Amino acid sequence: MTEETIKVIDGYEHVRHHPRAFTPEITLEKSLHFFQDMDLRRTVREFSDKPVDRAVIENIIKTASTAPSGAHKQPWTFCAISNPAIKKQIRIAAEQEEYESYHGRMSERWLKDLAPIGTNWDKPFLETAPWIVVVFKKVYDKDEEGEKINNYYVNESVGIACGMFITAVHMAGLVTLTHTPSPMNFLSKILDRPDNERPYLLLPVGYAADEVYVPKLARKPLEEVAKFY
Ligand code: IYR
Repeated sequence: MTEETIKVIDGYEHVRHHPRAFTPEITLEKSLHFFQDMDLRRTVREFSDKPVDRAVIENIIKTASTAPSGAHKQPWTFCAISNPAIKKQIRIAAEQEEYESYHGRMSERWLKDLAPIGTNWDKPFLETAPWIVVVFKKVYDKDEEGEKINNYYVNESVGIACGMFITAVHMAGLVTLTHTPSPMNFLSKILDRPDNERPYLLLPVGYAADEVYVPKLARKPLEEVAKFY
């Protein structure tokens, strides 16, 4: 490691950043290859119970935690669960909520929109997947004296971190899905999280089950999702 070049700007230390400047050709190639890789990502709901090393989950969380965040507050906690008893507890509580949702809380229209995806209240992946990661957003933080510290753009920040988490899972050859049991306050209780943390998203992580089928979906063409000016 070369030594960091430090410069004090407006009284604050800055480090010299060395952006990775590729040639235009390499930039094009890299962006294309990354897209082609990410275009293979699919949400998978059937998991193998094959174990995944904790070190892999640590790397994925470290990747997610490189996400930009409002005032660099990193307002998130990633709770990674492999303990079967806790996974079971989460499954039971999630399915209770999901049952209510699928039997009355969700509109007919919503259920019709979900029909091609084939979801229902039954969530076996909450026990089968070797890891469940529950992401909490920190609506505020606390310093050592227990004084409130403000966080900013919390939803945006945590959403970006989750996107990077999903990307890291895919790039490691694993699969995940964004599960949003609603309401999800039961997760705060089971995981004993402090009241400045609110559950944001639940992501099972593992290998896909053998011979897994996913809905035949098409992604919108570029013209539909982008306008160039
Ligand atoms: N939270 C439920 C329902 C659900 C809602 C949407 I919008 C989806 O894209 C998928 C599922 C569940 O996780 O099953």
